[in-house]
Amino acid sequence: MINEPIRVDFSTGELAGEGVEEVCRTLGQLEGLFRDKEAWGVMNAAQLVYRVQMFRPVAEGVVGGLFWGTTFVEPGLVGDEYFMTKGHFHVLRNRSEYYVTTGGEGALILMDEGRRTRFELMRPGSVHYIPSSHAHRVANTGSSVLSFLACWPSDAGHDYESVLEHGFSARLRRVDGSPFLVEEP
Ligand code: M6P
Ligand code: ZN
Repeated sequence: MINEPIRVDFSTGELAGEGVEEVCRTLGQLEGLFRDKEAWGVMNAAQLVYRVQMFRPVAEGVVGGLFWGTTFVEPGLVGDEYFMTKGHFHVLRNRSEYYVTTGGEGALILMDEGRRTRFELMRPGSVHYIPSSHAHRVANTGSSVLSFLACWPSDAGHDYESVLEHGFSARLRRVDGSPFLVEEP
């Protein structure tokens, strides 16, 4: 028997094939994520912020497996803060991950366990290693869709709670037309 592998369209990042799953995140589902609650409140709750395609050949939590995915972040702002992913630590803190940009312009925001936040510019072809014990999120700073491939361990898990509760120590905001990492008060 020959298994047909899934495929990546490298011009868009789009995944296709048997077993590819997809989740969408709208503004309405991202309550509490953005700094400017008032701006968020008057925006269209159905507005898509990002979608994630995933290929999980083994079950969540299996030790020794790998997952593969593409994330597509729409261009946009909530107040002066760029559209972005929720961001997470891995439940198993010693698990790392790769991101590879396929389209658009953005930033990978990384925060270590000492709450030091930095970012790396994402451009088509940029390869980003996310070290263990770092919260990670991606913001679209451009005017087109930002897409990136990801590969992460199947037992890593997503810890969203820590990020929702304490946030990142800095946010990527548009200051005089350019992205700037602004420390939280
Ligand atoms: C990447 C990977 C996924 C993650 C997705 C969206 O594709 O890191 O594990 O789910 O980005 O990020 P988040 O889960 O933080 O919304
Ligand atoms: Zn991750």
